[in-house]
Amino acid sequence: MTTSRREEHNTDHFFKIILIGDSGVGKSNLLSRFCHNKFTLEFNSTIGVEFTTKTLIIDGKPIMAQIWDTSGHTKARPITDAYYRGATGALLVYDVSKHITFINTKKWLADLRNNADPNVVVMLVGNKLDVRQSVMVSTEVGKSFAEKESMYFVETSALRATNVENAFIDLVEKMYRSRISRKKDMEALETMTLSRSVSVSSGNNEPAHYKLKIESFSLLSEAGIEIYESDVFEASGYKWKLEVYPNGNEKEFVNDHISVYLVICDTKNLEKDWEVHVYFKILIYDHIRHNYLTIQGGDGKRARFHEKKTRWGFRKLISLDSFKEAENGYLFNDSCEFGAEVFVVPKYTQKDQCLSMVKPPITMNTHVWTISKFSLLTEEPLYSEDFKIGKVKWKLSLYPKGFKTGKNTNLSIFLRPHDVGSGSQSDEWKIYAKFKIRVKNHKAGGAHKSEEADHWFCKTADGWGFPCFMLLSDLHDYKNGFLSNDTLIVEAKILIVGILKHLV
Ligand SMILES: Nc1nc2c(ncn2[C@@H]2O[C@H](COP(=O)(O)OP(=O)(O)OP(=O)(O)O)[C@@H](O)[C@H]2O)c(=O)[nH]1
Ligand SMILES: [Mg+2]
Repeated sequence: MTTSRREEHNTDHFFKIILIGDSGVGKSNLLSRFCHNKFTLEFNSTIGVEFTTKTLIIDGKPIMAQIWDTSGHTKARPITDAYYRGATGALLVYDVSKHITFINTKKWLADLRNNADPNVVVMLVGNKLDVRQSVMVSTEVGKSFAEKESMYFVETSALRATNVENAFIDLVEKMYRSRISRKKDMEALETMTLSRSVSVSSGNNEPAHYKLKIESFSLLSEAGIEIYESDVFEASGYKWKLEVYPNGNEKEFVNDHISVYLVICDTKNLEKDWEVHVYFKILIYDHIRHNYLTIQGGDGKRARFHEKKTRWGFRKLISLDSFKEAENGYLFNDSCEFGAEVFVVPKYTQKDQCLSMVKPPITMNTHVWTISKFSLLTEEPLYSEDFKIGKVKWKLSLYPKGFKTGKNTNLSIFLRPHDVGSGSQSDEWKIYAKFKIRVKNHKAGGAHKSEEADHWFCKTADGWGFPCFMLLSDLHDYKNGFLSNDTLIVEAKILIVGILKHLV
């Protein structure tokens, strides 16, 4: 059976190791000694890139080490991204009898840290230990440099086969242990901060902020595309994008789930030491039942985005088995749709706030406001009676001759909640709602005029809506059918997505 390169890389027991260091330090001989127990006195500088694979047994498990070798000649060095890419271990070799090769390890190390995996494990190797009489770099000097730079250290002789096996085996063992412990950390982190709570919301609750449709999902994953980045979208006043790993994020050891992350973008324009606290949800569309599977961080915890943490998400959003199961309806004709909702919340301390994310009802609730004798109205605002949606009381305001940017040209309509039903009027609150305002057309089959928006309403701020809802000339042209018998009918549909109460 043949396994693809990708599958090999996916296993917990595959490691890519690279040999680096100046030309002539003995990299190729260390490798041939380890893999074939061979040594060549003659110096044949390596041309191109070669790799050898060797299976080792660690903790009773077969571990496959793929060891890459190339020339250390700076000019001839065909070191490309491909050489470093995916390497999680490196043997950084110098010649104990040539001081300059030790000095140069600094440059090699910088190059490695810039290009290889951030968790790369490095073993500093002082080779040609057999040339004792001309040792230029003492064990102490090598060792202390290794300690300073968080590297492991060994001295070897490829000629005498001293410590060669140890150097490779120790490195692989360290890499293996580091991978296991990071995997454990990652799992702990997942349960700590990214525990998922899953709910299914039905009906027409489209994602409030962003929809990402992926066509030909299978091509994407078969082509080995590791990561798919969405366009940048705006939500709650910030710029965001989604990162979708169709086969899971390998760096976080996932290969049987889809991983999805929310990334904050354009942070350069934010104030120094910026911090953005959000609650976010990822949604997956079910094409059969026309609803969304909603996945959100559990325990009501919010994600804190800042300079050093610009990405939060779910390394295991949904298992590939469940995602691909036809009955589930997520993948339909090989296309799928993800959604995102991002709610930015103020930086209150965790203690004094309580966010209750209201489960959205199946349809938006609608309030109808009938205004008769419209032509008698002046430029003064007109207010609707209070109407209740959920526990919240709302009011509409209408400026018959326009307000703000719509003054004298447009009909302006605004919406404002003024009681969240929490008892005490002194409580602070914020409400996140999606709403749609419609002026009905009286003519049979005539098109209604509507506008929609989503907004965080606060107790202390004005309402939110549309100063330029529609041109007064269109409204008053009786042929258009919006005014009949001098009556205007305004409908407000409101969907409360979340309520944030600041309990004092
Ligand atoms: N005395 C001694 N000579 C060694 C040892 N290891 C390698 N050599 C010699 O050093 C020379 C260079 O060895 P290579 O293994 O080809 O060096 P390299 O680091 O692969 O060089 P490039 O491929 O050019 O980067 C050869 O002549 C080897 O015989 C060692 O442990 N002791
Ligand atoms: Mg070589």
